[in-house]
Amino acid sequence: MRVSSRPGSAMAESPVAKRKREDNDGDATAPPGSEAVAGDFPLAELSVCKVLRDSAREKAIFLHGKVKSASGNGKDAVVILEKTPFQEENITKLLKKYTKLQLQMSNDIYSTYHLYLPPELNEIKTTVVYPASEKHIQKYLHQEVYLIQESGEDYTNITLPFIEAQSFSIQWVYNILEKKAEADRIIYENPDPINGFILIPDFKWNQKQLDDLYLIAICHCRGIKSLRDLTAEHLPLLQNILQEGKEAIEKRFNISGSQLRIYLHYRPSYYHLHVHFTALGYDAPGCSVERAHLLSDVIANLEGDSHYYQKRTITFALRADEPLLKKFQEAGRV
Ligand code: DD3
Repeated sequence: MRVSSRPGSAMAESPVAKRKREDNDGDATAPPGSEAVAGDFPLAELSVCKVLRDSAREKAIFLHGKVKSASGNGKDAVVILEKTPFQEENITKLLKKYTKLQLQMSNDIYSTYHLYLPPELNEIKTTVVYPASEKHIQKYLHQEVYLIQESGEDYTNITLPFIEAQSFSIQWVYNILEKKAEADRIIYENPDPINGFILIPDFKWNQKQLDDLYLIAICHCRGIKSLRDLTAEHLPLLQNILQEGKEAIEKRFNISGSQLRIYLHYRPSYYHLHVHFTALGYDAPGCSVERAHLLSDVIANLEGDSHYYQKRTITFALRADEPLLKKFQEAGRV
Protein backbone atom coordinates (compact mmCIF):
# COMPACT_ATOMS: atom_id res chain seq x y z
CA MET A 1 0.00 0.00 0.00
CA ARG A 2 1.13 3.51 -0.70
CA VAL A 3 -0.72 6.12 1.31
CA SER A 4 1.51 9.08 0.65
CA SER A 5 1.21 10.62 -2.75
CA ARG A 6 3.95 10.46 -5.36
CA PRO A 7 5.27 13.77 -6.71
CA GLY A 8 3.16 15.10 -9.52
CA SER A 9 -0.06 13.36 -8.52
CA ALA A 10 -2.90 14.96 -6.62
CA MET A 11 -2.88 14.01 -2.94
CA ALA A 12 -6.46 12.84 -2.63
CA GLU A 13 -6.72 11.25 -6.05
CA SER A 14 -4.48 8.71 -7.74
CA PRO A 15 -3.74 9.01 -11.49
CA VAL A 16 -5.90 5.94 -12.04
CA ALA A 17 -8.84 7.46 -10.18
CA LYS A 18 -8.34 10.74 -12.00
CA ARG A 19 -8.42 9.03 -15.37
CA LYS A 20 -11.48 7.04 -14.31
CA ARG A 21 -13.27 10.25 -13.42
CA GLU A 22 -12.21 11.96 -16.63
CA ASP A 23 -13.30 8.98 -18.70
CA ASN A 24 -16.79 9.52 -17.22
CA ASP A 25 -17.73 5.93 -17.92
CA GLY A 26 -20.71 6.32 -15.57
CA ASP A 27 -21.62 2.61 -15.57
CA ALA A 28 -20.10 1.39 -12.33
CA THR A 29 -22.23 -1.73 -12.15
CA ALA A 30 -21.19 -3.37 -15.43
CA PRO A 31 -19.11 -6.44 -14.60
CA PRO A 32 -15.53 -5.63 -15.63
CA GLY A 33 -13.85 -7.94 -18.09
CA SER A 34 -17.14 -9.11 -19.50
CA GLU A 35 -17.37 -6.61 -22.36
CA ALA A 36 -17.85 -7.51 -26.00
CA VAL A 37 -17.50 -11.30 -26.00
CA ALA A 38 -18.78 -13.04 -22.88
CA GLY A 39 -21.80 -12.22 -20.75
CA ASP A 40 -22.38 -12.61 -17.03
CA PHE A 41 -20.96 -15.71 -15.44
CA PRO A 42 -23.36 -17.58 -13.12
CA LEU A 43 -21.02 -17.72 -10.14
CA ALA A 44 -23.72 -18.95 -7.77
CA GLU A 45 -24.28 -21.97 -10.05
CA LEU A 46 -20.67 -23.08 -9.69
CA SER A 47 -20.04 -26.23 -7.73
CA VAL A 48 -16.41 -26.50 -6.71
CA CYS A 49 -14.72 -29.78 -7.68
CA LYS A 50 -11.23 -28.99 -6.48
CA VAL A 51 -9.05 -26.25 -5.05
CA LEU A 52 -6.29 -26.21 -7.68
CA ARG A 53 -4.02 -23.86 -5.79
CA ASP A 54 -4.26 -21.66 -2.74
CA SER A 55 -1.66 -19.01 -2.08
CA ALA A 56 -1.55 -17.15 1.22
CA ARG A 57 1.17 -14.83 -0.13
CA GLU A 58 -0.75 -13.88 -3.28
CA LYS A 59 -4.04 -13.93 -1.36
CA ALA A 60 -5.56 -15.88 -4.17
CA ILE A 61 -7.39 -19.17 -4.59
CA PHE A 62 -7.73 -21.08 -7.86
CA LEU A 63 -10.83 -23.23 -8.21
CA HIS A 64 -11.96 -25.89 -10.62
CA GLY A 65 -15.72 -26.05 -10.71
CA LYS A 66 -18.61 -27.19 -12.81
CA VAL A 67 -21.52 -25.08 -13.96
CA LYS A 68 -24.83 -26.87 -14.10
CA SER A 69 -26.27 -26.90 -17.59
CA ALA A 70 -29.76 -27.71 -18.85
CA SER A 71 -28.48 -30.90 -20.55
CA GLY A 72 -27.35 -32.34 -17.22
CA ASN A 73 -23.55 -32.72 -17.23
CA GLY A 74 -21.92 -29.47 -16.23
CA LYS A 75 -19.20 -27.62 -18.09
CA ASP A 76 -15.82 -27.03 -16.48
CA ALA A 77 -14.75 -23.61 -15.27
CA VAL A 78 -11.65 -22.20 -13.67
CA VAL A 79 -12.41 -19.40 -11.22
CA ILE A 80 -9.66 -17.35 -9.61
CA LEU A 81 -10.54 -15.28 -6.55
CA GLU A 82 -8.01 -12.71 -5.46
CA LYS A 83 -7.83 -9.96 -2.84
CA THR A 84 -6.62 -6.78 -4.48
CA PRO A 85 -4.10 -4.20 -3.23
CA PHE A 86 -5.43 -1.22 -1.28
CA GLN A 87 -6.44 1.86 -3.24
CA GLU A 88 -5.16 4.99 -1.59
CA GLU A 89 -8.25 7.01 -2.43
CA ASN A 90 -10.35 4.54 -0.45
CA ILE A 91 -8.34 4.61 2.76
CA THR A 92 -10.11 7.59 4.30
CA LYS A 93 -13.50 6.03 3.51
CA LEU A 94 -12.35 2.68 4.85
CA LEU A 95 -11.31 4.19 8.19
CA LYS A 96 -14.62 6.03 8.55
CA LYS A 97 -17.22 3.74 7.00
CA TYR A 98 -16.35 0.34 8.35
CA THR A 99 -19.25 -1.71 9.60
CA LYS A 100 -17.49 -3.41 12.51
CA LEU A 101 -14.12 -3.38 14.28
CA GLN A 102 -13.77 -6.54 16.30
CA LEU A 103 -10.95 -6.86 18.81
CA GLN A 104 -8.92 -10.03 18.32
CA MET A 105 -6.31 -9.54 21.02
CA SER A 106 -4.76 -6.83 23.09
CA ASN A 107 -1.41 -6.82 24.91
CA ASP A 108 0.33 -3.72 26.24
CA ILE A 109 0.44 -1.15 23.43
CA TYR A 110 -0.34 -3.82 20.82
CA SER A 111 -3.75 -4.94 19.55
CA THR A 112 -5.16 -6.67 16.48
CA TYR A 113 -8.64 -6.49 15.00
CA HIS A 114 -10.94 -7.81 12.35
CA LEU A 115 -12.09 -4.86 10.28
CA TYR A 116 -15.37 -5.45 8.46
CA LEU A 117 -16.16 -3.29 5.44
CA PRO A 118 -19.22 -2.43 3.39
CA PRO A 119 -19.41 -4.32 0.06
CA GLU A 120 -18.11 -1.48 -2.14
CA LEU A 121 -14.85 -1.43 -0.16
CA ASN A 122 -14.55 -5.18 -0.03
CA GLU A 123 -14.39 -6.36 -3.63
CA ILE A 124 -12.68 -9.54 -4.74
CA LYS A 125 -11.12 -9.69 -8.16
CA THR A 126 -12.61 -12.65 -9.99
CA THR A 127 -11.16 -14.18 -13.15
CA VAL A 128 -13.18 -16.77 -15.00
CA VAL A 129 -12.12 -19.19 -17.72
CA TYR A 130 -15.31 -20.77 -19.03
CA PRO A 131 -15.67 -23.20 -20.60
CA ALA A 132 -12.25 -24.36 -19.44
CA SER A 133 -10.26 -27.14 -21.09
CA GLU A 134 -8.29 -29.80 -19.22
CA LYS A 135 -5.17 -27.71 -20.01
CA HIS A 136 -6.60 -24.63 -18.31
CA ILE A 137 -7.37 -26.71 -15.23
CA GLN A 138 -3.91 -28.36 -15.16
CA LYS A 139 -2.18 -25.00 -15.54
CA TYR A 140 -3.09 -23.95 -12.01
CA LEU A 141 -2.28 -27.24 -10.27
CA HIS A 142 0.93 -27.10 -8.28
CA GLN A 143 3.75 -29.03 -9.93
CA GLU A 144 7.46 -29.63 -9.50
CA VAL A 145 9.49 -27.55 -11.93
CA TYR A 146 12.70 -28.35 -13.77
CA LEU A 147 15.17 -26.08 -15.54
CA ILE A 148 15.85 -26.78 -19.19
CA GLN A 149 18.80 -25.46 -21.18
CA GLU A 150 17.39 -25.12 -24.66
CA SER A 151 20.09 -24.75 -27.32
CA GLY A 152 19.28 -23.28 -30.73
CA GLU A 153 19.23 -26.86 -32.03
CA ASP A 154 16.90 -28.02 -29.27
CA TYR A 155 14.53 -25.26 -30.27
CA THR A 156 14.52 -26.37 -33.91
CA ASN A 157 14.36 -30.10 -33.17
CA ILE A 158 12.20 -30.30 -30.07
CA THR A 159 10.40 -27.10 -29.10
CA LEU A 160 9.38 -25.76 -32.53
CA PRO A 161 7.79 -29.03 -33.74
CA PHE A 162 6.03 -29.26 -30.38
CA ILE A 163 4.61 -25.71 -30.68
CA GLU A 164 3.50 -26.38 -34.25
CA ALA A 165 1.70 -29.58 -33.25
CA GLN A 166 -0.23 -27.76 -30.53
CA SER A 167 -3.53 -26.15 -31.28
CA PHE A 168 -3.42 -23.34 -28.73
CA SER A 169 -6.16 -20.89 -29.59
CA ILE A 170 -5.03 -17.28 -29.52
CA GLN A 171 -8.39 -16.00 -30.71
CA TRP A 172 -8.42 -13.60 -27.76
CA VAL A 173 -5.24 -11.94 -29.14
CA TYR A 174 -6.82 -11.54 -32.58
CA ASN A 175 -9.98 -10.19 -30.94
CA ILE A 176 -7.88 -7.44 -29.36
CA LEU A 177 -5.98 -6.67 -32.59
CA GLU A 178 -9.24 -6.58 -34.59
CA LYS A 179 -11.06 -4.53 -31.90
CA LYS A 180 -13.59 -7.32 -31.41
CA ALA A 181 -12.89 -7.40 -27.68
CA GLU A 182 -11.53 -4.99 -25.09
CA ALA A 183 -11.42 -2.17 -27.69
CA ASP A 184 -12.46 0.34 -25.05
CA ARG A 185 -9.50 -0.68 -22.89
CA ILE A 186 -6.77 0.12 -25.41
CA ILE A 187 -4.27 2.55 -23.91
CA TYR A 188 -2.26 3.20 -27.04
CA GLU A 189 -2.00 1.96 -30.60
CA ASN A 190 0.60 2.27 -33.31
CA PRO A 191 -1.48 0.97 -36.24
CA ASP A 192 1.45 0.11 -38.53
CA PRO A 193 0.90 -3.52 -39.68
CA ILE A 194 4.63 -4.31 -39.49
CA ASN A 195 6.10 -2.13 -36.77
CA GLY A 196 2.92 -1.31 -34.84
CA PHE A 197 1.29 -2.71 -31.71
CA ILE A 198 -1.57 -2.32 -29.25
CA LEU A 199 -0.90 -1.49 -25.60
CA ILE A 200 -3.61 -2.77 -23.27
CA PRO A 201 -3.92 -3.58 -19.56
CA ASP A 202 -3.28 -7.25 -18.93
CA PHE A 203 -6.32 -8.66 -17.27
CA LYS A 204 -4.25 -9.63 -14.26
CA TRP A 205 -4.47 -5.90 -13.43
CA ASN A 206 -7.74 -4.32 -12.32
CA GLN A 207 -6.42 -0.78 -13.01
CA LYS A 208 -7.61 0.46 -9.64
CA GLN A 209 -4.16 1.06 -8.18
CA LEU A 210 -0.77 1.57 -9.77
CA ASP A 211 1.12 -0.72 -7.37
CA ASP A 212 0.49 -3.79 -9.51
CA LEU A 213 0.40 -2.04 -12.90
CA TYR A 214 0.52 -4.63 -15.68
CA LEU A 215 0.09 -3.91 -19.36
CA ILE A 216 0.92 -5.88 -22.48
CA ALA A 217 2.00 -4.67 -25.89
CA ILE A 218 0.71 -7.00 -28.60
CA CYS A 219 2.32 -6.56 -32.01
CA HIS A 220 0.11 -6.25 -35.09
CA CYS A 221 2.39 -8.46 -37.15
CA ARG A 222 1.30 -12.11 -37.07
CA GLY A 223 3.71 -14.99 -37.16
CA ILE A 224 6.39 -13.78 -34.74
CA LYS A 225 6.01 -16.60 -32.26
CA SER A 226 8.52 -15.66 -29.58
CA LEU A 227 11.97 -14.37 -28.68
CA ARG A 228 13.38 -17.22 -30.80
CA ASP A 229 11.99 -15.65 -34.00
CA LEU A 230 13.48 -12.21 -33.40
CA THR A 231 16.24 -10.85 -35.63
CA ALA A 232 17.64 -7.37 -36.33
CA GLU A 233 14.78 -7.01 -38.82
CA HIS A 234 12.44 -6.62 -35.82
CA LEU A 235 14.44 -3.83 -34.18
CA PRO A 236 12.12 -1.03 -35.42
CA LEU A 237 9.11 -2.87 -33.94
CA LEU A 238 10.89 -3.49 -30.64
CA GLN A 239 12.14 0.12 -30.44
CA ASN A 240 8.60 1.37 -31.05
CA ILE A 241 7.20 -0.86 -28.30
CA LEU A 242 9.89 0.29 -25.86
CA GLN A 243 9.72 4.00 -26.67
CA GLU A 244 6.04 4.52 -27.41
CA GLY A 245 4.94 2.09 -24.70
CA LYS A 246 6.88 4.03 -22.05
CA GLU A 247 5.55 7.37 -23.32
CA ALA A 248 1.94 6.15 -23.36
CA ILE A 249 2.20 4.80 -19.79
CA GLU A 250 3.86 8.00 -18.60
CA LYS A 251 1.11 10.06 -20.16
CA ARG A 252 -1.81 7.96 -18.95
CA PHE A 253 -0.62 6.75 -15.56
CA ASN A 254 2.07 9.25 -14.62
CA ILE A 255 4.70 6.54 -14.13
CA SER A 256 8.09 7.16 -15.66
CA GLY A 257 9.72 4.65 -17.98
CA SER A 258 12.51 4.17 -15.45
CA GLN A 259 9.96 2.74 -13.01
CA LEU A 260 8.78 0.07 -15.40
CA ARG A 261 10.01 -3.48 -15.92
CA ILE A 262 9.64 -4.08 -19.67
CA TYR A 263 10.27 -7.65 -20.76
CA LEU A 264 9.41 -10.67 -22.87
CA HIS A 265 8.74 -14.13 -21.55
CA TYR A 266 10.62 -17.14 -22.76
CA ARG A 267 8.78 -19.34 -22.99
CA PRO A 268 5.70 -17.21 -23.45
CA SER A 269 2.26 -18.49 -22.50
CA TYR A 270 0.97 -17.69 -26.02
CA TYR A 271 2.94 -17.69 -29.23
CA HIS A 272 2.19 -14.27 -30.65
CA LEU A 273 4.89 -11.73 -29.85
CA HIS A 274 4.00 -9.57 -26.86
CA VAL A 275 5.88 -7.50 -24.33
CA HIS A 276 5.06 -7.13 -20.62
CA PHE A 277 5.10 -3.77 -18.82
CA THR A 278 4.94 -4.08 -15.03
CA ALA A 279 5.55 -1.67 -12.16
CA LEU A 280 9.18 -2.08 -11.05
CA GLY A 281 8.12 -2.26 -7.40
CA TYR A 282 5.69 -5.09 -8.13
CA ASP A 283 6.95 -8.66 -7.98
CA ALA A 284 4.80 -9.65 -10.94
CA PRO A 285 4.16 -13.32 -11.69
CA GLY A 286 6.59 -14.42 -14.42
CA CYS A 287 9.23 -11.74 -13.81
CA SER A 288 11.79 -14.22 -12.43
CA VAL A 289 15.22 -14.67 -14.04
CA GLU A 290 14.31 -18.02 -15.57
CA ARG A 291 11.55 -16.45 -17.63
CA ALA A 292 11.90 -12.67 -18.12
CA HIS A 293 14.13 -11.10 -20.78
CA LEU A 294 14.36 -7.32 -20.51
CA LEU A 295 13.36 -5.67 -23.78
CA SER A 296 16.32 -3.27 -23.59
CA ASP A 297 18.70 -6.26 -23.32
CA VAL A 298 16.92 -8.03 -26.18
CA ILE A 299 17.40 -4.94 -28.34
CA ALA A 300 21.08 -4.65 -27.39
CA ASN A 301 21.66 -8.34 -28.14
CA LEU A 302 20.00 -8.06 -31.56
CA GLU A 303 22.01 -4.94 -32.35
CA GLY A 304 25.17 -6.90 -31.63
CA ASP A 305 24.13 -10.01 -33.55
CA SER A 306 21.03 -10.33 -35.74
CA HIS A 307 20.79 -14.09 -35.06
CA TYR A 308 21.54 -13.96 -31.34
CA TYR A 309 18.24 -15.59 -30.35
CA GLN A 310 18.44 -18.35 -32.95
CA LYS A 311 21.84 -19.43 -31.63
CA ARG A 312 21.78 -18.82 -27.91
CA THR A 313 21.05 -21.42 -25.30
CA ILE A 314 18.11 -20.17 -23.28
CA THR A 315 17.21 -21.49 -19.85
CA PHE A 316 13.60 -21.90 -18.78
CA ALA A 317 11.53 -23.90 -16.34
CA LEU A 318 9.08 -26.63 -17.25
CA ARG A 319 6.46 -28.14 -14.99
CA ALA A 320 6.57 -31.89 -14.39
CA ASP A 321 3.26 -32.41 -16.18
CA GLU A 322 4.17 -30.46 -19.30
CA PRO A 323 4.35 -32.64 -22.42
CA LEU A 324 7.36 -30.61 -23.63
CA LEU A 325 9.36 -31.85 -20.64
CA LYS A 326 8.76 -35.41 -21.83
CA LYS A 327 10.04 -34.45 -25.29
CA PHE A 328 13.24 -33.09 -23.77
CA GLN A 329 13.58 -36.24 -21.64
CA GLU A 330 13.07 -38.50 -24.67
CA ALA A 331 15.76 -36.55 -26.51
CA GLY A 332 18.09 -37.09 -23.55
CA ARG A 333 18.31 -33.36 -22.93
CA VAL A 334 17.22 -33.34 -19.27
C1 DD3 B 1 -5.03 -16.31 -20.43
C2 DD3 B 1 -2.80 -15.49 -21.12
C3 DD3 B 1 -4.30 -15.34 -21.32
C4 DD3 B 1 -6.31 -18.17 -18.79
C5 DD3 B 1 -6.04 -16.92 -18.33
C6 DD3 B 1 -5.39 -15.98 -19.15
N1 DD3 B 1 -4.98 -9.74 -20.98
C7 DD3 B 1 -5.74 -13.35 -21.57
C8 DD3 B 1 -7.85 -13.41 -22.71
C9 DD3 B 1 -7.93 -12.03 -22.71
C10 DD3 B 1 -5.80 -11.91 -21.53
C11 DD3 B 1 -4.81 -11.06 -20.96
C12 DD3 B 1 -5.30 -17.59 -20.87
C13 DD3 B 1 -6.77 -14.07 -22.15
CL1 DD3 B 1 -6.50 -16.49 -16.73
C14 DD3 B 1 -5.95 -18.50 -20.07
O1 DD3 B 1 -4.63 -13.98 -21.02
C15 DD3 B 1 -6.91 -11.27 -22.12
N2 DD3 B 1 -7.02 -9.92 -22.13
N3 DD3 B 1 -3.73 -11.54 -20.35
C16 DD3 B 1 -6.05 -9.18 -21.56
N4 DD3 B 1 -6.18 -7.84 -21.56
